[in-house]
Order: sequence, then structure tokens, then C-alpha cells
Amino acid sequence: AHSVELPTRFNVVVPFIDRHVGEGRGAKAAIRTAQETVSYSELAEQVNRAGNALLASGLAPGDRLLMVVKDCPAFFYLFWGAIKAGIVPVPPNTLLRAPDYAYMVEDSGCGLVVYSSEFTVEIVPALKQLGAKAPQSMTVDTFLAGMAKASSVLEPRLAAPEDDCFWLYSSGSTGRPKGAVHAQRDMVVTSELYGVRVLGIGENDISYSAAKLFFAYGLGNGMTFPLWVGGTAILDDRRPTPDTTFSNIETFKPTIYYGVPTLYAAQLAALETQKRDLSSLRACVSAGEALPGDMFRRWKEQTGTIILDGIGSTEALHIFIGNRLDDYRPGTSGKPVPGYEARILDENGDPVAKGESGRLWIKAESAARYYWNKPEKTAETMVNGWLNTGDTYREDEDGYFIYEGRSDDMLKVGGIWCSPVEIENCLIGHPAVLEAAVVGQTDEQSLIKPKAIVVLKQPGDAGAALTDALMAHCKRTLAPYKYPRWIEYVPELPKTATGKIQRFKLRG
Ligand code: 3UK
Repeated sequence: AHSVELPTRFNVVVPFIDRHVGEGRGAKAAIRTAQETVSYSELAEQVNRAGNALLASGLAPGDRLLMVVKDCPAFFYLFWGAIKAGIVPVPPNTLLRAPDYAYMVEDSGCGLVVYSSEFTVEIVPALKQLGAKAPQSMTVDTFLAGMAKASSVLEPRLAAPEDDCFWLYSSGSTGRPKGAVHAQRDMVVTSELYGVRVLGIGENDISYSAAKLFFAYGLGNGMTFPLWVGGTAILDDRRPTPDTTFSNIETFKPTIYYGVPTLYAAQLAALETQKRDLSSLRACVSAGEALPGDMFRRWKEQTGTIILDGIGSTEALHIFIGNRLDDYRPGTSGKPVPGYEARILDENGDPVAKGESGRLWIKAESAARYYWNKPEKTAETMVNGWLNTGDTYREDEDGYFIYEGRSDDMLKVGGIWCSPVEIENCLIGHPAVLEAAVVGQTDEQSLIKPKAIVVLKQPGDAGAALTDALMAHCKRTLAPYKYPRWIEYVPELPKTATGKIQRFKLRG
């Protein structure tokens, strides 16, 4: 009863999009933005044109398309157009920098890069860096112009449920991002097990995700869940703030809103001085990092709606342990989503006694089957059908799962991965810095942000001016959310006998 039945050969575009036209939803809005509304029949047609344009560009089934695209209808056209033609779309985080994209282009071996013109400043240097190895590339506007001339009819390329469908890149604590390869079945499983069976999403729901589509969380919230049930998705390409999110809720009247704790904290602060109309919402969801219990209570007080915290991952595709509308406990991640299994294991791989903490492993029908080109990482993370989450958890006496931290040094900042090593390397690139260590520290909202502990070449340089300069250097070089919010100067860093920084000694 918990698993999801699929035909032996199919193409996921049919149940997610084409089906709705045949079932009388052709005129219904699939997507709404401030600029346009796209109906299901227009979407189905644009997806066909996109698939034909991708094939015409020389991509063949199995080839990768790197799509660095903001939240807009063209994201849907490219993603589903590729899948319908058997091409594998890879939508990375759009906040990254040229070296990250150069790596992904090379690692994925993609045959084409399509990017929103806003990202030209990072994509063009990335491709330049690759020289003769760079694949063809074009902006979304150029692609759309080509699409307009392509045929609006496309036969879906059939595949098995286990066949590769799309990838999502996930960052690690050391080393480069890993491409998690997802199969055709995976979006069906998350939409059904979490979207339909936990959230009760249906065709009358209007979904609005502040988390962007490039994030596995946003991809489910803002695209696959609404399409699976013939509902409507609201898209906004701007950086989400309390103002943009509240005004979108007032304008489009969504029934489900999806955010991350950092944004809920900013929204709660804004609600202290202004009244906003959030009465259209029947449910709110939070993921990406743990939602403090106090924020749950304040949101309920201010809005009358509860926030369902749930933990998901890029590898699992969406939420696998979550609170439910009729079964929740603030300050916990909730209980395993029916259809997913969770185990907390000790360092020998044996289950811990109930109430003890250990490493969380999950069994997920929606799990990526492997990382592209990374057999060792695959073997560490995906073992006999179980996924190592890298998180430490404990189960309380009533079966609610409580997050206790990461087992590596990785930080979640605003719900997005942040590697301390990457920030340290950036700081060391500044001429005043000798050594640096980065750890997570909680801010006044109890949410984790990066803090840097720095050893200077000239200790006398320490001061507010240098702190500003180092923060500016990080903001310029790294994805903007990764800069250290605090910088402390010390004469030396704690190290192991082999010279490894002991970050645990610096956490405060
Ligand atoms: C952490 C949480 C505590 C945890 C994601 C929902 O975040 C998502 O995917 P990522 O691959 O990161 C996964 C890691 O993030 N985490 C996520 N949610 C929570 N920790 N409480 C939470 N509620 O360390 C996990 O291993 O970026 C979230 C849906 C899809 C996703 N990809």
C-alpha cells in the first residue's frame, strides 16, 4: 500500500503534464507568475517545442543538458522537454560562481548549457576557462526564440522506471559537488508519498515555494507536486524576502507555502511590525535545516497556521521524515513518511537503543542510485539500498525524530549547503590571512551561520576595517550566502598531531 505502482515502460512527462490535457484541464493554469499564466495545454505544447529544439541542437537521448535557469516557465519547458526527448536535464544552484560551473560542465560532460541572461557573468567565464573543451551554450532567450520555430508535436521517448532521468548536484565537505543521478520513478514517488499522502495535495491546491526550483526541495514543492495533481504553481524569480513572499501570498492566494527556517525567521520579524493577509494558506512546510520549536510557536500565534518541518535531501529527492497536519511535534523532524524506512545506527552499524543518538540511514524508493563519476562516494553513501544521510538523530519515546547535527563539518546556511573548507580556502586567498578555520555558530534566531577564526600574517592588522574587507572578499569570491557573519582573530588554531584543524574545539 505504501509503494507506488508504475508501468514497465513510460515517460514521466505523460502523467505529470500531457495527461491533464486529455483529462479536461487543458485550460487550467499550470504556472502563474507576475508576468504570465501558462495553461496545461500551453505547457504541453511548449515542452514539445523545447524537446524538439534540444534534439535539433544536436543533443541525443542520454546526453546531459546543464540548465542554469531562474524560476520561470522556461525552467519547466527545458526540464520536461529534455526528459520527453530522453535527454537528461541537470539544473544546478544558480547562486554559484564561475569555477563551480566550469567543474559541473566538465564533470557532467554536458552537450549544451542553457542559462538565464542574469547568470552570463558567471557562465561565460566558466566556459572560457574550459577553452576548446567547452560545449555549445546559449541564453534562455535565444533558446526560446529557437523553440518558437520548432514543432509542437513530440513522441515521448519511453524508458523503464529505473532509467536515468535527471541529476542534481550536491556539495560535500571536501572535494567537488557530486551529481546525484535520479531515475524516472523518483519524482513520481516523492509526489505521491509526500505530496499526496502527507500534504494531501490536490488539483485545487496552489503551491508557492520560496525555495527555488534548482533545490530538490523547491523542485518538488514548486514543480513536480502541483503538476502531479493538476494544480497550479506560483513562480517568482526574485530573491525571496518577507516583502516579496508576503505580497506573492496576498496576490496569488496559494494554499500551501514552502519556506526555509532562515526566511521564516525574517518573516516573523517583519510580522512584528506589519499585518499581512496569509489567510489563503492551509499548510506551511519547512526544510533544509531544523526549524526551532520556538519559531513554530510564534508562527502559529501570528498566522494561525502550523509549519510542518521535514528532513529531505538531494539524494532522497524530497522529505522522508516529516511532521503531518494531524501528527506533529514542534522542535522535531516528525516521523518517517509512510513508504520510507529510517534507522538510527551506532558506529558498528547496529541499531541504537530507542532514545540513543546515532547515524540516520534511510531506505527510499525515490533515492538516487549513484553519483556520477564518483564510485567511492557512491559506495560510502548508498549501501544495499540504504542511504547514509550523514546526520545524527535520536528518536523520542513517541517515535518523533530529533535532529542532533551533522556527522561531518558541513553547515546548512539558509537551507543551502556550505562547506567550511571552501570558505577557509577563500579566506586564505586574501593577502592578510595566514590560516583560517570556519565553524557554525547560532545567530539570535538559533539558526546556524558561518563564523571564521583567523590567524593573520601581521597580528596588528586585526580590526573592523580588515573584518569588512575579508567579508567583502568572501562575498565577491563565493556564492553570496557563504560569507562568514563573524570573524574572530587568534594567534594560532588548535590542530591534531598531523596538522588537521580541530574545528570541534572552535565551535561555540
Ligand atoms: C539537512 C535538515 C534538520 C540534513 C532537502 C527537503 O535540504 C535538502 O537537501 P540537501 O541535499 O541537504 C540535506 C541535508 O540538509 N536538513 C534538511 N532538512 C532538514 N536538517 N531538519 C530538517 N528539516 O543535514 C540533510 O542531510 O540540500 C530538503 C527536500 C528536499 C531536499 N533536497
